[in-house]
Amino acid sequence: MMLQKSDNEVYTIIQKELERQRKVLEMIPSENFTSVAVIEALGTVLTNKYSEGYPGRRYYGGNEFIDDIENLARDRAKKLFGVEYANVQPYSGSPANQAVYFALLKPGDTVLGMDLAMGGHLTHGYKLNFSGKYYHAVAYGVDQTTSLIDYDQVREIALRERPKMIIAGATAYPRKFDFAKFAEIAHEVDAYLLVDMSHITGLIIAGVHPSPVPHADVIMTTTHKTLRGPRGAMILATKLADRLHDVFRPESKKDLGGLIDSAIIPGLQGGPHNHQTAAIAVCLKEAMEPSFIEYGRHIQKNAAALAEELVAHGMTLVTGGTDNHLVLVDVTPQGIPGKQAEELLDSVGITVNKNLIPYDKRKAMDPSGIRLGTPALTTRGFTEADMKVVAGLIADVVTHPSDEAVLDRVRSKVAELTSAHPLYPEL
Ligand code: DSN
Repeated sequence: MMLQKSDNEVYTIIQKELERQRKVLEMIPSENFTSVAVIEALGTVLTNKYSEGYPGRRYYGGNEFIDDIENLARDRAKKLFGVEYANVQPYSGSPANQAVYFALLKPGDTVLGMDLAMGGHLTHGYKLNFSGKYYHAVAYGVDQTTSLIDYDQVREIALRERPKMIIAGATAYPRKFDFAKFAEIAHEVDAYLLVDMSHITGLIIAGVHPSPVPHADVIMTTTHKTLRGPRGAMILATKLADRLHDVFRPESKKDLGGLIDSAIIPGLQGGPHNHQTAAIAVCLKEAMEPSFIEYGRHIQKNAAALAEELVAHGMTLVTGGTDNHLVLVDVTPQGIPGKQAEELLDSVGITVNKNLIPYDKRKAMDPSGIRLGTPALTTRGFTEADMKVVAGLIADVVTHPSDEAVLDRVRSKVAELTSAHPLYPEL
């Protein structure tokens, strides 16, 4: 109400975005809809406060309640994931990964991560990213025939390159990670294992993807993907990493948590975004509820239903299906590139993103694939039966890109589905 009066221009744009979110089938696998409680926590006076430092040791006065918020968020994170250490201050996923590098490595050290073109992330060693510019980044990929991670190849590269850190995690890998295997390799070469579980955190909480906790030294997750919180990130650490302390940091008296704390502040960041911390605390409480376990399971079941039906409609899926929340579709057989598929689907109200597929012959801005996910639609209450309908719509659009009658029919069906599952009725 206040915003509408004081700045109608901004208010109107926000309302338009709300309407857009309500009207489309949101299928970008890294997006989700937070609860209204999370949104409420974000829009609070906590944004006014400076609080460089950590609870009990701040560079500014007046932080008694900010300390309470940050302690609550950290304690909830530690309890939820069963870890000894949590830092909830990273502004988002990329800065969080940067902090892990800064804490554990020196510039020029070797890191081994998944190739961006095979499903990895910019911060896992991409040549134009800080991780590829300031560190010696080497990459593992997926097998050319199965599109699955080839753990023998990962081990071979690790033995050859002797990385100081191995990164397990992806943005476009539709199958499970074998974190135990990654740990075995990391231990063999005395490397830290960083698991970037951002995409699959909600599935891990729900028990439909194995947890990295018994295997990883450090774990990073964003908080806005399957965890369904505000934009933000957390770094978690286990005692495991202490095994490498004498190898890499004989001079440091700090444990791994201490190193990460210092990397965040004073290393990389200034004042934490306390409204974001409060919203993270809220989403962690939600993730401790039994209903969240149901939600995580449902994301995976919906993705399986989506994949199965896409295949039934003749679509080609990388790895042939999915074990998690996303599917990667190769649209080459349909005769259209990924960019056109994304735009076509956008034009009928289905939001996806174009994506490289492994060994893609095309470029990232116009690749051969599209990436679809079920976290957001599952939050809206979409069922497996709904996902089968959605799969049929997607297949219809990409196989009849110029048939206006088909596109119109899909538009009506999208309207029907989104009305049947209202989003944010309270807003
Ligand atoms: N941008 C995210 C994604 O879409 O997967 C990763 O950070």
